[in-house]
Amino acid sequence: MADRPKDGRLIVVSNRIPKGDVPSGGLVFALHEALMGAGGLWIGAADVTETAEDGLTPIGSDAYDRATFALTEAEHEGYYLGYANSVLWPLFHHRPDLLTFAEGDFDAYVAVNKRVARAIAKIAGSDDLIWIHDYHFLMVAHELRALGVTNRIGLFLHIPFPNPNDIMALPQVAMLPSWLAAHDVVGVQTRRDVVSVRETMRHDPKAQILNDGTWIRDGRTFAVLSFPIGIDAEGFEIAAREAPTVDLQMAPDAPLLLGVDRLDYSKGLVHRFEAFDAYLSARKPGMPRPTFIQIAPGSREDVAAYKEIREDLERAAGSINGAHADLDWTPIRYIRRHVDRDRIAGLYRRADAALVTPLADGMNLVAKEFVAAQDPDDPGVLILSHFAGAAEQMEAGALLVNPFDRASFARAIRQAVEMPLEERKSRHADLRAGVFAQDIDWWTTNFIDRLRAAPGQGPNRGAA
Ligand code: ADQ
Repeated sequence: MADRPKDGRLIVVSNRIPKGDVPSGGLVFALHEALMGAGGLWIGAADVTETAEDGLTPIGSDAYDRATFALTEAEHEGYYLGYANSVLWPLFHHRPDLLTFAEGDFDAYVAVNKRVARAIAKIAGSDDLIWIHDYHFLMVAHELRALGVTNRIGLFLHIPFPNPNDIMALPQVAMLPSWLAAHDVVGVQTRRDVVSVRETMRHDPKAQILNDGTWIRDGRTFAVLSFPIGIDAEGFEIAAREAPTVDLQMAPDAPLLLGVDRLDYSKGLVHRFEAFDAYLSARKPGMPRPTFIQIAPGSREDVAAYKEIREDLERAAGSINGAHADLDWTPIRYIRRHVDRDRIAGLYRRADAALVTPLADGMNLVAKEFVAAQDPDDPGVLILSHFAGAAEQMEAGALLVNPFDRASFARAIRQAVEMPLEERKSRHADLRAGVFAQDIDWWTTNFIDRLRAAPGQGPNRGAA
């Protein structure tokens, strides 16, 4: 085990944990960097285990330690595919219509959250900071308090927080305020999310808001704040500059539009294809023929809603290409294969516009990566949905669109493709300044500093 620093270790909990080398870039890399600085322990889920035993299995040690908690096949189904990804994910992305409650899923979620809490309670030193990530572990802090743990505990929610109407569809809605209140700091991506958390807490008769915006419940105070996540902007810029060139087999003057997403119904891919279709239909003869590359490898394919979105998208791409393609031109190239980060960085730089148009998204890092990857002397245009968390920081430089409004979305595509160089440069300069100033180091440092500064308080045993 690594040595314990004097001012307390950092204990990070996230569902996904690198089992071998840490991939460069992305959130995983940021957490690795934070742990390299603070020293500590990173806990994540094991690849399915035989039995549900307590305790942690060490999987590597460096300047900090890494360890996994057990997760059986049944728990993977109930906790991960079930409660986390078929209940919390759709609900927090404003899709209560996609909720599927299966018998036993919540029990599996509780069992896994309790196991993680017991493991942390056993090893946490009194000065350690505990930083929990995302919707997979909403109950861990509450369980830790019940076990008598008084450490500072932070939660960062990477996805949006639901509005008060949607949250009513959660059978465990009455428990949510006590889960949240067990933390010292609850971090969300945007100011809009802070308002949504506030609305949920307001319905809780036991919670009271103080003048400075912090909450008091069960004798403990906690703060709800926005910490918009950033990227390794410098690293991405270098990766884009040095990326291998790919022969895209396009006419030199043909505009390239690009979408890069995990295949997910929250990303608005069908709406995006339909807007591109509307843009193609409105094109005048003789104008350059654009190519739209959409990279969207499948994810969570064991969940029914994900199979459906894949089929919808294939149908939409086929029908749009059928209507507009020619012998030497395929308007949409829909790529389901995984594409390496370096090649993606190169494609960002080559693209004339990025279509980042989710229907709901915590932040959306693709928007920021695209900006970091541009050549400042000839930058591409960011088309960004109002519903991406990133819109709060990027509204001045991006073309903001409502992905549900096909006609105006199509006009934005045209505006991007035809935008004069001077306007592109000035919009990009604005975006670039923000992406580089509020990068991933800024985010990690801000969160950890805020958590460290939280006033210490008791365990609040047995709070309901
Ligand atoms: P995600 O939903 O995964 O993350 P996003 O932030 O867009 O969404 O992407 C995460 C990373 O995956 C990016 O670095 C991106 O480059 C990469 N990526 C996406 N599609 C890819 C593809 N097709 N091929 C290769 N790489 C791809 C969740 C929340 C987001 C939030 C992040 C971080 O849903 O809203 O921004 O966490 O907090």
